[in-house]
Amino acid sequence: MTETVGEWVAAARRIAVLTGAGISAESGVPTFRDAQTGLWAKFRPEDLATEDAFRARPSVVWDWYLSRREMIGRVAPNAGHLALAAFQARHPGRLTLITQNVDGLHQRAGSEGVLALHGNIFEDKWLDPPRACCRLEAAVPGSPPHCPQCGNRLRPAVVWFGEMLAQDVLAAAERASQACDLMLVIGTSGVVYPAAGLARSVPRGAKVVVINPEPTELDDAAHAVLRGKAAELLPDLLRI
Ligand code: BV8
Repeated sequence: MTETVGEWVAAARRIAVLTGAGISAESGVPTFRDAQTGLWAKFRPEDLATEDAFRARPSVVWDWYLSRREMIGRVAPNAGHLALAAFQARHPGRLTLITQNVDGLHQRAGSEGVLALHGNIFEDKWLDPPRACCRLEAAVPGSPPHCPQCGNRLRPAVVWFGEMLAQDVLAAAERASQACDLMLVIGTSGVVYPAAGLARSVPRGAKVVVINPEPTELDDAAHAVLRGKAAELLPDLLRI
């Protein structure tokens, strides 16, 4: 099946790629399925990644993001990230990279125009609409940092569950999905929407390929399923 998918890659004029936490697993970034460790062992990620959780336990959630930032800062893009970036460099404008990951490893691997559906874990924004007094550089350090005048708190600039995605990023991802003739769905369980829905919005005749060592919620939408790890399969698959 890998050969056939290799032929689809060679023949494809517009490739859309949707990635999830699995592509960063071989870099050492735990997936959302992986058990949480430390202070957060008793929480499910989707219970921490919400505005309600942040308002209820601001320091617990803030420190969770700090620990993820520190961990991501210690790792590097792997052969899967690098293979996608190299393909984009060799074939400009032929591959659109859509990711659910907030870790920035695709961007660090050199990928251009990454559509980061769920934001960037290394950026901050104000929890409540900022007032004239809310200046990022003047935020009082703390867990989380806050505005010295009004107390407004900083939060990570990621999309939390129950929050809308950035409409311009989502629209660009939908355009790429609806215009592709091949979609590679790499390292995602296909559980979170609207991201997972992109794999079901490809045009008639386009091929969908799932790359994942485990069964996913999107296998039924796939024309081919490659049971393996991203950093092991992508370098050969994207060698052209
Ligand atoms: C919204 C940022 C409008 C934060 C994240 C329709 C149906 C059902 C539910 C909904 C629906 N529409 C909306 C919802 C609700 C919700 C949702 O989808 N819930 C799920 C849990 C059922 N969606 C939302 O809330 C979205 N917003 O819809 O707004 C709205 C607004 C108000 C009210 C209604 C609607 C916002 C979703 C975004 C949330 N933020 N991240 C942060 O990171 O802290 S989501 C986060 O979790 C990730 O970004 C990612 O998207 C998801 C985790 O999924 P994966 O990446 O797939 O990772 P996972 O661990 O699950 O799986 C890893 C996979 O890798 C596995 O399959 C494994 O086998 C594989 N793997 C492991 N090793 C490897 C590998 N693969 C390859 N190689 C390897 N080496």
